[in-house]
Amino acid sequence: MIMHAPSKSTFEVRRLLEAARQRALVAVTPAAALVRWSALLATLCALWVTLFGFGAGNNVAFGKPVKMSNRCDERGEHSWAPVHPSRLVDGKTWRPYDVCTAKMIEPWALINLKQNTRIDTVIVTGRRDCCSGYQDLPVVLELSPDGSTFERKAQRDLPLSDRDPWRVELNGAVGKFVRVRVVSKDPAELMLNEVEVFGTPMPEGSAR
Ligand SMILES: [Ca+2]
Repeated sequence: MIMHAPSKSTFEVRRLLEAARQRALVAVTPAAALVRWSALLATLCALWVTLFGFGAGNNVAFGKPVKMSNRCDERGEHSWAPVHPSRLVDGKTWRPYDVCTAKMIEPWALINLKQNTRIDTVIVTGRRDCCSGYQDLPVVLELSPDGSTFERKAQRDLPLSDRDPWRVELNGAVGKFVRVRVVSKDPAELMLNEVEVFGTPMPEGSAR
């Protein structure tokens, strides 16, 4: 069998193809790297939001002192995560629940905003594990200027969960303390993930 050596034109075609391939690699590699880094960045951002939340934003309740009528055990029933009143205002809603009371008549959770605040919106996020609406309804939202006298601003008769938070529009109502309270006549448990308060703190001594 006679083997023919590649012609000069064949070498030229191969050279041109190789040059084109190299140019394509140069063009594609940065794009591919950009896609990979973007995907990695998106994953890290999602992980950050999951673990640490969005942060305060203009949520004036973020990190403020929280009191509760009483407290359940350090690790609530059916929850793998420890609970603590401070977690009601930590910006996170991914645990089964972050605060819980023991069963009692009219359990409550109170947030001290530390100064009078013109409040636009309050978002109350319920538990995400199960059982929202079980022994915790109806629930009311109250404001107070001093932590002792309260004015009821809204009532919720339907279950609230992490997927169906309770959003209350207060249209600039003024309060220093925000309280969430179950008003059932029967013993109840208050189990929540988060309370966010969006509004504008007022200067000390300013009129309502
Ligand atoms: Ca929380």
